[in-house]
Amino acid sequence: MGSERDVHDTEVSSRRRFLGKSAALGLAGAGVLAGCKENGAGAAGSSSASAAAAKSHGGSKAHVEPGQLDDYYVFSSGGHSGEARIIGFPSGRELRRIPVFNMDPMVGWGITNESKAILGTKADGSLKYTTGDTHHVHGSYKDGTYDGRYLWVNDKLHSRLARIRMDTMECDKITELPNVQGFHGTFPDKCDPVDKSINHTTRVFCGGEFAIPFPNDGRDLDDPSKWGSLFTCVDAETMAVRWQVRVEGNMDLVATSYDGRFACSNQYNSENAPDQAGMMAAERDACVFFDVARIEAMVKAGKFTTIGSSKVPVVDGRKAANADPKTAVVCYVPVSKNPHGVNASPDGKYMVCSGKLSPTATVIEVALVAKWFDGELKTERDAVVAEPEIGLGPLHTAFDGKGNAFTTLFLDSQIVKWNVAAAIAQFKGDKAAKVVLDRVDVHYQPGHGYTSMGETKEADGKFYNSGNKFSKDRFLPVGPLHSETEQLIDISGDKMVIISDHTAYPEPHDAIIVRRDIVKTRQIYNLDDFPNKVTAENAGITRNGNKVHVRLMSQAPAFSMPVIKVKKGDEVTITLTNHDKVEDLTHGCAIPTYNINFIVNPQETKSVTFKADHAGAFWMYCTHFCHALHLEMRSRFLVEG
Ligand code: K7E
Ligand code: CUA
Ligand code: CA
Repeated sequence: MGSERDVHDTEVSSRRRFLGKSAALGLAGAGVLAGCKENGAGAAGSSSASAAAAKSHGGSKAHVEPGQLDDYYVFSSGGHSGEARIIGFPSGRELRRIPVFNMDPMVGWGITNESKAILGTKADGSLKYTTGDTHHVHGSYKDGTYDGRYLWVNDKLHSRLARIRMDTMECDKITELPNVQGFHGTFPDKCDPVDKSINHTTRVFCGGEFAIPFPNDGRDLDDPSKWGSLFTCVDAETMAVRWQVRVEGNMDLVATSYDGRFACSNQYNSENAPDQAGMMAAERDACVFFDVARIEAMVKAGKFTTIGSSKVPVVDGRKAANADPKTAVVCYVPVSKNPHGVNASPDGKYMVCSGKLSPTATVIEVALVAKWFDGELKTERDAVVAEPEIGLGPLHTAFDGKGNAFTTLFLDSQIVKWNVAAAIAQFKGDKAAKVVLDRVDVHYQPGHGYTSMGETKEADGKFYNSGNKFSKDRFLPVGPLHSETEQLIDISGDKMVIISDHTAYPEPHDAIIVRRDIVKTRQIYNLDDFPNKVTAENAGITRNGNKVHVRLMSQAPAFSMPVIKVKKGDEVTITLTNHDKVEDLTHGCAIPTYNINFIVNPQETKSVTFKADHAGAFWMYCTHFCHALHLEMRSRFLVEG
């Protein structure tokens, strides 16, 4: 085994040398940042290395027998598909997609009145936005672990935060953040900073990546020095924006401390530059810590401004206003150049920022940051307790709950396993400390990696998933657009072992792996959940001028009305309640040439409104296979000329 590993290590180090040279020639070169070309060699090396390593791994299996259930749910973002997804682990089977910022005719998201009300409409009733870009999904907490109530997911494109109810796995609220562009990282809090009896999520924090004019109404277009970014806090229950903090530079990803005191975010553009060269000018950027209680005290005391027409209080978190630690609301801890990712260790002690342009990870001790705010730490940098060299292009870090960290190396196409305590010892001067424990090649260029329950104090150290950005030769070719690879890694033993690949539709970023006993979903809805429900008492057609309301029921295999007649020019609302009570018995409702297409689940009510602007006979039919007479489940929708 040793010799195979040696061969592998030689390949890795020659690749590193190649990249090192390129880096010296100019890091901004697209070749380096877009992923290295030598992965073919790395892949060949890894298969033998993995086979050898298999002897010493913990033995977790990816195979799930037919008819058997997975042990974990994975809740994943869908990138610029605008959706969120549910996957079963360890099988990698995709269980469901959750439309959020996109439109989805399968469920009728963006088509029904109810979903349009959540998505937001313009004055004419059409959707304000039909696209989105989801990156990060995180769950609500209680006692430092998931409580199975909510998921939150960001929209980087239109700066929106969405909430998903975990009992129905549907989006129930969306909030657009004022004066923010490029809302990237998000994370719920785990505890109240003041009242420790509130030991569950009540706030969600949102990073703002792109600087914009304040307000962004056409002013200051040629003077980016006046632009800025905001860090935002949203109320977890009402989804209203509570407050914002004006920051130095930009806010990228977000993490929260287990004690509720801090939210933090990595900043890669401390230079506040509008161009790429400028964003890479400084040797160090920062991991920014927000003292939540102090910010809220300032808001309460009226020490804030507002921007444009937004009424949200904005507190000044820039350096000049936060020079005295004892009154500061923000602490900028210097970390290596252009960091990416910030992740909280499950023991609650550390935040780890990845170097991205630096081959290091920076470990910050949360208690030392608290000391800085108390005026007892000399400099912000003194909160850094380790900065090990781990490999090229580190992006995101996950944890096994046993003191080890796993970081994605985008440029090396590897996952590196390193020990946090050893890194701290090394930083203190222990030359014998063995920091890096293992490396495994992944295929290819990983972005996020995440562990089973790894974002909670119940991190179980069983599985790690590598979300790779390029699949190249891993799957059957399907045209110029490739599938992406997700690789499941057994991390239960000393050596990491890749145990399966699965595909992903582009492009997931972050995800969480949640134990299945935490998730409790409903099997059918309750008729009374819907104030507009249709029952035998109110079913039928009512007319008010040219407004026609069709109240319809479905029960396999028929709609309650075989014929629906309206007049050309009418504004038609169809409200449909599914009276089937059987689990999984969903019906669809589609009307040709009218662009109507949605489903109703058991005991659910949905509605659509549209103008009957062309005459004719149209078969309103059921789209969702429900019964032996599913094809016969159709009614005549007649529009008189
Ligand atoms: Cu690294 Cu948007 Cu989390 Cu993608 S971000 S990978
Ligand atoms: Cu009802 Cu198909
Ligand atoms: Ca920078």
